[in-house]
Amino acid sequence: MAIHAPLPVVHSSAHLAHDGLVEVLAGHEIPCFERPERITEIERALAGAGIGAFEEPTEHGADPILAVHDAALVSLIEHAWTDAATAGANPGGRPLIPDTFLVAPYRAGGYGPSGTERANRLGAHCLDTATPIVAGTYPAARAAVDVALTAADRVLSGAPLAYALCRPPGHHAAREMYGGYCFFNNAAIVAESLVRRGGTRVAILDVDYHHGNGTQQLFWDRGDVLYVSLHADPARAFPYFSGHAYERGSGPGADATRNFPLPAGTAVDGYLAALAEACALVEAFAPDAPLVLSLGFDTFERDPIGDLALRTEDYARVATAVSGLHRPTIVVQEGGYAIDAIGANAVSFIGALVDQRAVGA
Ligand code: OKP
Ligand code: ZN
Repeated sequence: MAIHAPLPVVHSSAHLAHDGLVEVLAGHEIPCFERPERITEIERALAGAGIGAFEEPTEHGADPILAVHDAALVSLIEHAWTDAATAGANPGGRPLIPDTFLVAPYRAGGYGPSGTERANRLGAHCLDTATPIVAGTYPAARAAVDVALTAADRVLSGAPLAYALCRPPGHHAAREMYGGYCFFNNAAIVAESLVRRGGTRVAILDVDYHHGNGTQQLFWDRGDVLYVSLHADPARAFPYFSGHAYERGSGPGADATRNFPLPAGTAVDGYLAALAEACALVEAFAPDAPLVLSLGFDTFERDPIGDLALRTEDYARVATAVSGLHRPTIVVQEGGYAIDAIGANAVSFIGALVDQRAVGA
């Protein structure tokens, strides 16, 4: 039996302080689905299964983030909490959730965030009421980017596979917008860094339950980054306004965006059929850089915010299909909210990836 280097699993405890949160769903304040246990459960399960060599991220600074996001968004996320506290705008230290949004019809008048106090500016950059900001949010979001970029470094220096335990997730974050539990787009930042390190064709495959509207928007008119996503049909599922099959990019990016909206109740056979088409598109694109995989476990049959029907054992088959691309792969954690199953689902998926490749457990 060949001896293989262990799978790098990059993680950071900084995400733990992005906590204590509520989200507003259908007018109700409820505990966040996006909570620290998501990652601690994955860590526990991987360790229990003897999978992965855990390592801390290295600091990559702000530049890779600013290569993807507007500086106004980055500084807003950085300062929103302390600004609100200083202004006395946050009595009781409640999580910050905007109440007034700069929606497109408002902006159409030529109005905008400039001149608005930073604490009141969140609504100019925020998608929804599910993405609260607390004191630990910015450090957590920065660490998640470092986690993803460190995993990318490992793959660029020869590891066939690395797993980035990112939290908060990233794929809903666009150039100047946060939301959908996401602040900085970890996968997009990795993809852009691969381009800047010489990649001319970088592919992102997104198997989270939700459409990655942020990733799609960031690369919409670019031909050098392919974005292929399988997700719940936006006709019924968040983020509602993107992810239709007819959205395929524009200009040099025409056909470099491809969406596979799935019906409710889609189980493994239907899922694998769509995934085979998605993988064929990646293959045809002939990437010359590692594959970026946005991985969500909210496709699970008992996910509290999903309605697809994958079972724990199915994730091994999904992973095997991805392995069939025979590409070095940077796995970036996105969603997955069934806390009691997320560890087993990760072991099923990552264990199968490890089995298919020249990496040890
Ligand atoms: C983040 B990721 C539905 C509200 C949905 C936000 C979900 C964000 C998912 N009415 N709330 O893609 O797993
Ligand atoms: Zn999701």
